[in-house]
Amino acid sequence: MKIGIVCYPTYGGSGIIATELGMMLAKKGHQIHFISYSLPARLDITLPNIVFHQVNVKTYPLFESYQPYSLALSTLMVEIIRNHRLDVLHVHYAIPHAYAAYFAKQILKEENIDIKVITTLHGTDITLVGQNPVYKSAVEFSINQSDAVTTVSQSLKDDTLEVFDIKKEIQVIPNFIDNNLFVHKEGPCPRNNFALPEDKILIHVSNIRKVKRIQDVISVFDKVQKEVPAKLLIVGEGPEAENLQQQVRDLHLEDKVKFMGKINQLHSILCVSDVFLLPSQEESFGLAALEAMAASVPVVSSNAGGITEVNLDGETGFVSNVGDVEKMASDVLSLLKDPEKLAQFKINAQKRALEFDKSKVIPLYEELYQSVIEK
Ligand code: GMT
Repeated sequence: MKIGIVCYPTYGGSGIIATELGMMLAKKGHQIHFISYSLPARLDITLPNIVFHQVNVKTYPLFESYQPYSLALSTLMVEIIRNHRLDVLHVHYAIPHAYAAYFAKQILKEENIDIKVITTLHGTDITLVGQNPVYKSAVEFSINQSDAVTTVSQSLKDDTLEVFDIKKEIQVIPNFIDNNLFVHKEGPCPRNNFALPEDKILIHVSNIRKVKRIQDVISVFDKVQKEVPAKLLIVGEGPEAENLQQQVRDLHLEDKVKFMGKINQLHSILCVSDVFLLPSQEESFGLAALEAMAASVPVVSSNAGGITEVNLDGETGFVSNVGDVEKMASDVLSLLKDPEKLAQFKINAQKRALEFDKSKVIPLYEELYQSVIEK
């Protein structure tokens, strides 16, 4: 099949899922056309069957700070679908991708081209941004105008049906990973690069935004390091970094907390870690937690959104109410102080991650594409 994939190119989970999906479909022989405003962070453009199309917005003084990105995106969608005769257009993250796809579909209808549009909802397009009155009507309309709608968790499906008047059937297709990428193969993990032999290593990975509650990551670590020698690695870049660095200084933890920035070879840093922290306020799935589990790292998280569909409380880690840093710290210590328990949770985490392997999930998208095309 000839498939268009629209996504954000950034390090966020929705862009990662869209990119990995496209690359895996290309390896299976499908022709994949990526559409975004810049090259997606994880896209290997040298792979066969992959073409990247960049959305260019032509600026004009009248527009000032407002750039008609959706207009440029719809136009590019139309040209790619028309020129390459795409079978299906799969947009990731409703805003503004589903809206732009609707207009592309209407334009092509005038040329008797019926492009099928699939919208995958990823999280904050529903739970934070989408339900804002500034966007809500257009988001609801563009979801209902899609030929098929998926969400990355049951929790997000429930949230979507609660907030919006959705007339379409919503299919849950969970996020996925290539478990092979997270199994450390090159010899012993380089723990000595990050910590002393007696140190335990806690880690958090995200795009460092308020919704992730990383202040809780630091508060939990502060409580833990008072009882066991430990280091904290914070991976990723985002708007909250400066505030978090100030919190670390206020707690006099500068020599125990390392801000790592963006890292592509995530498995090598996960490999040295003992516990992954994800205390998010909202989290439709928590792809970063799944990646940690695939690297045999147990997860201590909040119970926000779909995290509990990934992280099994008392089995692959622990789950607490949002903001309950006391319990999160206690749960981390119950693992760090009991090597046998930690070893078992590591085994459980990796086993759970296999449930979300690409081999189980990619076929679900292929079946969806085929069913939509045949309608
Ligand atoms: O977090 C966002 O703003 C959107 C998105 C992203 O691109 O990072 O994250 C969402 O999509 C991911 C992939 O489906 C999910 O794993 C994340 O849980 C979800 N983020 C939230 O719901 C906060």
